[in-house]
Amino acid sequence: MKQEAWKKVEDAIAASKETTIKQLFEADPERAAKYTASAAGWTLDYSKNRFDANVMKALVKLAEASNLKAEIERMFTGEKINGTENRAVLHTALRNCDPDAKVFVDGKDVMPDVHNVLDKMGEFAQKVRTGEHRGFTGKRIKYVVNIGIGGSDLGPAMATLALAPFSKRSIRNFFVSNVDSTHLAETIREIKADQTLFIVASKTFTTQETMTNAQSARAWLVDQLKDEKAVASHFVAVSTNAEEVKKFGINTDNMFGFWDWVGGRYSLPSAIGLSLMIAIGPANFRMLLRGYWKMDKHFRTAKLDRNLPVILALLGILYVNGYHAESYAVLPYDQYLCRLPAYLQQMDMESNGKSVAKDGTPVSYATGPIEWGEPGTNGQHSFYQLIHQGTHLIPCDFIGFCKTHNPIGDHHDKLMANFFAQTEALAFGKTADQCRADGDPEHLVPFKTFAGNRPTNTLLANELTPETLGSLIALYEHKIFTQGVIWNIYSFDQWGVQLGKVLAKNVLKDITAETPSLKHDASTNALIAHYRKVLGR
Ligand code: G6Q
Repeated sequence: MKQEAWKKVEDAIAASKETTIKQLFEADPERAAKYTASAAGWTLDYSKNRFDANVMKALVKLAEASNLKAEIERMFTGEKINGTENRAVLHTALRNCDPDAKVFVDGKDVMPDVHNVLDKMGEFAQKVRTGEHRGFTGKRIKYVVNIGIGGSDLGPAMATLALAPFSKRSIRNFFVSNVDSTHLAETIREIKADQTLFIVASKTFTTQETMTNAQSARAWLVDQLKDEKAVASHFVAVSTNAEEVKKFGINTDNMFGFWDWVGGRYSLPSAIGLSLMIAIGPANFRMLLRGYWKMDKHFRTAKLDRNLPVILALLGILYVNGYHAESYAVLPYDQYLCRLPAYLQQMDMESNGKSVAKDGTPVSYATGPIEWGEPGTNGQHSFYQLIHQGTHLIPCDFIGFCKTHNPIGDHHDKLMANFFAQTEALAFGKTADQCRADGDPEHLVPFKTFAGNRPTNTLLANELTPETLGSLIALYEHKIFTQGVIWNIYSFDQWGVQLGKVLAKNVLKDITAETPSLKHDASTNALIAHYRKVLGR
């Protein structure tokens, strides 16, 4: 992080630290209007935060000092900004809706390949949706099971739930990710082999969990349909690894490709979105891409102090580095977005959960925060207590929509009343005098007082649609990118995930071997020995 620019932020924070959000509003009747900005179908009200004009100015200067504008261009133009893997980072090319766009990687324009895969996905999705693509025995596909994990699961799983109102309800979608056999077994109980399409989604096609689930699903299907040849009609692959796809027995005509410049957690708009496209149809999938693209263009061109992803990023840095907040909550007030917090958790924590700067030296400041959340209003009856009155500072993003897809009675007004009321209470609290005026007995006043001054962002769109979902995802992607630039860390590798993949393989040998070598630490050796003993090995 640029220390000189950060020092100025610290000075500005120190000068304004004692001023509460309430006082900031009292001092400036224009505050709400001043700190509300819109882009790509979303309005962000960030006025209920702990900053004054000087803090914001210093934060924007920090972004400038970090060469943010130049770094954004480097990403969009295909420079190899993923330094430890020597890769370009071009998820923005996947949703570039400009028909004349050219984006080069190693001198090659990647856009024709992007369009070809999208067209191929569209044709196939239509065939499944219309019944032209049938199962081995001639039946229509009624169940689509995506087998993948991490970036090859969370995006399509989240978005398929989010966009259920746009989906073909006669096809049911399932997502199997966990290597725990229960996940596959419970899915199999819900489906019929002759009406099921399995999509094996794996960038590498070597991930242990996914390949184990895929092999077991394949064995089940062959057992059910009594013919190896059935695999061709019931399995397709989404991968960058044609060799391994072939080895698995999937015809590479039924493989949908993507490229090493698409990171797993950024891959929803690639072929990894095939299960989603089958659910909502190619036209809606294109609208999702359009939403992403609108936010991409905003991020690339808007001034930093009016730039939604940049504002969210700077406020995040204010709390992580200025106020030492360790986490933040994402609180979607829409049941369809119930998996959004989990999806963003991977995006944020896998990207910015790093402690080494780009030059390989340890960072001397905090980086990626812990992200968590649940849909409102459920969270209100659970962890909001701590956010309101606990000792931890938890900045929150409230996400809501003016219209519902399911207008029943006054549900939506009540939902939104909670949505607005919570940010109001968090910011402005309740004083001891207000408690007394409400008739609270004196001995309860300390307990019923709310200090307020709890920061929130409010993100509001008219309606949850493929387009607003796309722009919302891009908003967070670019927020995380911006923070990575300012923290000077590599946001697009994930060595911690790779470590897990290797470690489990070593332990598996010891669990299954006739004579285990047990060369681990004493605790791990004992645990493995205990497990073997229970299983009689
Ligand atoms: C995402 C990560 C990770 C990855 C999974 C699955 O950015 O790299 O979550 O998506 O490990 O990997 P495969 O797609 O290769 O199976």
